[in-house]
Amino acid sequence: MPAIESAEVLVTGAGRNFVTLRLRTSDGVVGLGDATLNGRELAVASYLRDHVAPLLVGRDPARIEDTWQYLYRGAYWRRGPVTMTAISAVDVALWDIKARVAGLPLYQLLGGSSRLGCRAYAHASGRDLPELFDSIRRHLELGYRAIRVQAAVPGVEATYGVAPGGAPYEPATRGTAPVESRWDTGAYLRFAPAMLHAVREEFGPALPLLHDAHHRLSPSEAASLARSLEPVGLLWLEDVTPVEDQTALRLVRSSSTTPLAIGETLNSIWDCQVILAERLVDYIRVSVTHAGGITHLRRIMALAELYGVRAGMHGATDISPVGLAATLHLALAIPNFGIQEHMPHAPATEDAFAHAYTFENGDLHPGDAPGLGVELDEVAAARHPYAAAYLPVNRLADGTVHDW
Ligand code: GCO
Ligand code: MG
Repeated sequence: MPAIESAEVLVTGAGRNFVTLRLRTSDGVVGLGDATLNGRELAVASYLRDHVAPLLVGRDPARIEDTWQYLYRGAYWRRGPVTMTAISAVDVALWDIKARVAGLPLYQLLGGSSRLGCRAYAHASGRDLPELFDSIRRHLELGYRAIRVQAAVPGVEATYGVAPGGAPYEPATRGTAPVESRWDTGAYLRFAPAMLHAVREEFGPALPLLHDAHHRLSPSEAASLARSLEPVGLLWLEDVTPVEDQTALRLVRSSSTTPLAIGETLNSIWDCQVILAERLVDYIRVSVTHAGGITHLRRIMALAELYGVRAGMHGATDISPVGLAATLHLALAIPNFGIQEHMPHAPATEDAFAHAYTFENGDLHPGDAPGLGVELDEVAAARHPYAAAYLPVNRLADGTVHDW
């Protein structure tokens, strides 16, 4: 019986910071897992190096479910982003190994493809409406058929989701402390509906549009925004309220028919149990990287399917190419796929992670290479060392810390 021979944790700053777990078996098969937790990368690296790698060596790589349960129940301390990102990385690396041993792309082990490709949405943004319209046009020219729309709120410096002058958007900034931004909910609520109505007017009724409120509203503010956006016909309105308060969505849901999405920061099935069972959203955004890997995400998606909720999985740049590949294999296979977020990675990231997944005509496809279809080029990765980077901290005008 082959055994796991080594478990290495590789930290790189190729394009941005990424943590990758590399498992190697006694018969020479290598599997990769994404362990990147934006702004808290080294905590997961230590969890894996200090507490998980020693337990993996000697184990049977084929026993994926048993290893998942061993790490989850066996730690006593359950859930939470650090633990679940670490377990995800192990789980994905083991699925990669299993599929490579079988000589099949991972999606074949998950039931085979249910669709031709996974429809992706792009991020368009602008510091004003003309810049936003240009950004939408550029993404349509690239082939995207669904667009997330964010624009600078007049009077609010550094609005969430707005790229600096056409450059790709990346919320984490390098440095020893987070950048602090200021937030004004009133200004946002006065501006956002007009901005989204203007986009709908300019681009016509058929283009699927999405918008992210990034956890900043109270239930009544969120309900009134969702209601005012009904004529825009969004594909989804994302993260209207802080996500840990699952029942906050009840008021929003009962007040409006605007489709809702939530879940990129959730990390277990228990965190979305109420949201799913009460059908409080239309799309659930948990990621393979942060919510327990393929093994656990499959369960969440099966529960979601029961309640008519579709997958709209997180795909920001802090999901590494390894994490994105894992997401795409699952997305291709499950019956209740909805749409996949896509923020292309920086050239240095592409150099460090060669991948079989492709983007064509607005769709992502995981490709047909065995396993995940991702190879890590250690030399290219080592050219860019890790440097501390943080997500912003958000404050109100009077200095109170607010949700970012
Ligand atoms: C999204 C997200 C991201 C997050 C980022 C944090 O919808 O893609 O909101 O932009 O802010 O992934 O790490
Ligand atoms: Mg989001």
